Amino acid sequence: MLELLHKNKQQALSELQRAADSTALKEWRSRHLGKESALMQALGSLGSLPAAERPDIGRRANEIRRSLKAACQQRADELRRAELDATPAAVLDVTLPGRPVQRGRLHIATQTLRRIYAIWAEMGFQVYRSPDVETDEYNFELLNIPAHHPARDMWDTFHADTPGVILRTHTSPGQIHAMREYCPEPIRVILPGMCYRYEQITARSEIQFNQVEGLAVGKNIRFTDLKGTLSDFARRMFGASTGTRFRASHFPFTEPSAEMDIECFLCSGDGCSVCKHTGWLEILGCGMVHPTVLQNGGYDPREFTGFAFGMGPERIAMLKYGIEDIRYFWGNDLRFLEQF
Ligand code: FA5
Repeated sequence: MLELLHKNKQQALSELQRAADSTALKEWRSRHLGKESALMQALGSLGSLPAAERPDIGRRANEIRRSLKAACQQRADELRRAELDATPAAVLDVTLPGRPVQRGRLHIATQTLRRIYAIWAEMGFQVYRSPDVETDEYNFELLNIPAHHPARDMWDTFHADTPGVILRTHTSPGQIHAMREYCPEPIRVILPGMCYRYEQITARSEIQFNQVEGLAVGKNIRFTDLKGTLSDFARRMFGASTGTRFRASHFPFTEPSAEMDIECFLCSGDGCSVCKHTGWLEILGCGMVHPTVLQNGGYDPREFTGFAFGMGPERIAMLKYGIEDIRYFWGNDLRFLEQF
């Protein structure tokens, strides 16, 4: 029996060397290691052998099975390597330098927003988020802009199918949300977010853009606080020597209202094409919170005062980096985005 098993082994090994592909290898495996193979038959019939021979023959048969399995695995590896060497991928030159990995970066609007958040955080203002989808009541009425008020013309509006539901045209409705949440505590928040206006898209105006609103409410807050705080912001944002000026303006939710200009940092006030030869650049609208708005937010206007402002980060980035057209911001053109 032992002699027979040994002969079978030699036979199997020499056939294995002739197996030239995976199909031949599969056939070999079933012939020499399958159920019907002489080896497996011998292992199956161990019980019928005389007891004295059984252990020796059993051990040998198992050794042969293990060595055939190992030889089969080795042959399979050789064949796989040969197959790989024969494919075109074999000409791969592993010494070539790898492909450069593209590094992502933050969008210019996000970079500008983060800078603005950081400055206001240094001055003690927290970020307060309010919804993009608003009601006419919050976006207009509670801000002292009743239906049919001519000031509504300043904010061309996207209306939802549900009456009274709109996309916010500015971040100012967040003032009411914040006041109603904080009242009667003092407030110092900035309210960033996307705004939507149904207006003509031009180099300066988009239908969707960011705003950052600011709101401070407390006792004895005066216009001088507004001027000082906003001038400080301008210096931190645009440089320590940046001059500011405040021009009278009108917003129904602030009284008095103003617009803040900064001294043109390109020409230092001498006049250039960016500042349209005025020496000044407008960057935000602001004012003292109107008593009616304070009241709508839950504060007693005889006791509390406050200031508010609203700026457009894309317009600020345009000024800072000399970007000529606001449409680049959302055009997804990498040639533009990769510059920042
Ligand atoms: C407002 O929206 C007021 N809510 C701002 C305000 C808040 C005033 C609190 C007083 C107190 P205005 O419409 O001017 O104001 O917009 C503010 C800023 O948003 C502008 O200075 C500009 O930077 C930006 N902005 C307005 N419209 C667009 C637009 N279509 N595309 C890009 N940016 C815009």
